[in-house]
This record gives sequence, C-alpha cells and structure tokens, in this order.
Amino acid sequence: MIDVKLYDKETPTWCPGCGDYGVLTALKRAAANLELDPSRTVVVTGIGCSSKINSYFYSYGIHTLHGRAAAVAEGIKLANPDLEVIVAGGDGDAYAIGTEHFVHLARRNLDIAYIVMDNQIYGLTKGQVSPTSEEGFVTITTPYGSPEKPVNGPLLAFSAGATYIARGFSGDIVQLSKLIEDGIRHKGFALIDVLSPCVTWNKINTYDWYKAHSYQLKDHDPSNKAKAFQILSDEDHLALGLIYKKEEKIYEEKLPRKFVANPFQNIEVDKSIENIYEEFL
Ligand SMILES: Cc1ncc(C[n+]2csc(CCOP(=O)(O)OP(=O)(O)O)c2C)c(N)n1
Ligand code: SF4
Repeated sequence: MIDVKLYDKETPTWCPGCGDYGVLTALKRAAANLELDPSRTVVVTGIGCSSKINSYFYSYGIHTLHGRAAAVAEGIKLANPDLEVIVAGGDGDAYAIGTEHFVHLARRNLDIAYIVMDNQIYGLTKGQVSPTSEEGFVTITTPYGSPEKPVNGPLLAFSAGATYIARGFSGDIVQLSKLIEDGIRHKGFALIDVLSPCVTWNKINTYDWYKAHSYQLKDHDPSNKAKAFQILSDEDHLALGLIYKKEEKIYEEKLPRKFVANPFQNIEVDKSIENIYEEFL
C-alpha cells in the first residue's frame, strides 16, 4: 500500500476544528488505498474554503471559478479519460451557483467522483446564507431568518440519475474514507456528500448537531431505488453510508467509437497557426 504521506502538500490554512480537515485526511487515505498515481489524478475545485482542498493534496489540480468545477472536470475527463478526475467543493459551489453543471454531470454519468463539503453556510466569504441553510437560519444576509427551503443535494443528484450516492461525516474519517474510496472506484458519477461543520460561522450545525441529527444505515440494500428515495427524502434524520448505487453504462462508453479510441490527448496537434487558418478559414 502507498504511504498516505505521498499526498501531503501545503499545510492547510483552515480554521482549527474545521470539518474540511477530516475530508482531506479521508481523501488521502482513500487515495493511498486505491494507490492513485498523483501524476494521473486531477482534483478540480471551485471557490470556497472547501475548494482549497487541492492545494493541500498532492496531485494535479485546478482551482477553477466559483461553481464551475464540474464543467471543467467534465472537459478534462473527455479530453483524457485515462485520468482519475475528482471534484471537490462546498455546498455553495455545488448546489447554488454550480447547480446547472452539477445536475448535468450527474445525469451524464461520467466516471467522476464529486465530494461536497456541506457546512450549510458560505464559509470563505464569512457567513452568508447558503442553499443548504435551514429555513429560519439567521446569518448576516438573513438577519430575520432565511425564508427559503434548503436544497437537498443528494436527492437532487438522485433525481438527475446519479449512480452512486453516499453521505459521510467529517467527524467519522474511517467511514468517510471508505465512502470516498468506493465512490472513486465506482464506474460512473459518484456523489459523496459530507456533513462538514464550519466552526467559525455556523454555530447551529455543529459536530454535536450533526451527531444528533444523523444515523448509520444498517442492512440497507443500496440497489433498492424506492428505499433510497425514502431515505434521501427524510431531511430530519440524515442517513450516513452508501444510500444508492447502480451499475450503468458511463457517458464515455456511449460516445462514438472513434472518439473513445482516440481521445483528444492522443491527437497530434500541428502547432502551425497558418495550417489551422488554412483548414478552417
Ligand atoms: C462568480 C462568483 N460569485 C461569488 C463569489 C464569492 N464567493 C466566493 S466563495 C463563495 C461561497 C462559498 O461557500 P461554499 O461554496 O459553500 O464553500 P465554503 O467556503 O463554505 O467551503 C462565494 C459566494 C465568487 N468568488 N465568484
Ligand atoms: S471559515 Fe468555516 S469553512 Fe472556512 S476554514 Fe473556517 S471553519 Fe472551515
């Protein structure tokens, strides 16, 4: 097995106690168990505290724009399907500004794992309401309490056709690293939604709050779609573990044979701009 230290990079600048530390440790353990080659792995993130995770994980990585990680990841995967592509970021990144990319990535079933660190608030920008904040949640942008119903991210992924949906907790690194490992191993789109407290700005959804509002799935068959829907719909009791899994053809396999046999990275590019002009103009 590879030493987890291989994936060490910069020292994180997250606040002491931030849930994202647990996610980083779990990701490193999953990578070590899978023996991921850093030179064949890309971690794509958006903008946010959580999106800094690829600065702290040794592999290739792109820190894209807020909400655009899924779109960039899709492009990378299609250009070079041999790469292990992992997306990571916050609830704001995935379930607000990036929703359109998130939904379409899930429904296309590309072979990409997406880790969402859900802290139910905007951490980086200092505590504004987020798409997963609960109704009535008081923040600097909702001083009278949020009037909005929260987005249920895993249920959104389910309705879009995601083929692997799991929920972990950054306070349980052993389970979380297994869910991430299995999500990366899964052939198709995998969502690993993580309850990951922001200890600085969210004083409601704390480690203790998540412990009190979550439970471990037991004797659950993740291929049971009706049961998975029922579990995902229960927003008062957050299920932890693998909720849904389905084997399905991935997007890459449905493309014309010519494309798959000869992805972009193998195409010889004639760098002469004159030749390109000649061909297209
Ligand atoms: C287009 C655009 N809009 C807004 C912002 C400001 N912004 C940066 S991070 C962020 C939200 C961060 O929340 P989340 O994605 O949940 O990540 P967290 O910091 O909580 O981990 C916002 C609104 C931005 N950088 N770009
Ligand atoms: S502000 Fe919140 S999310 Fe950001 S590093 Fe601090 S604890 Fe983590």
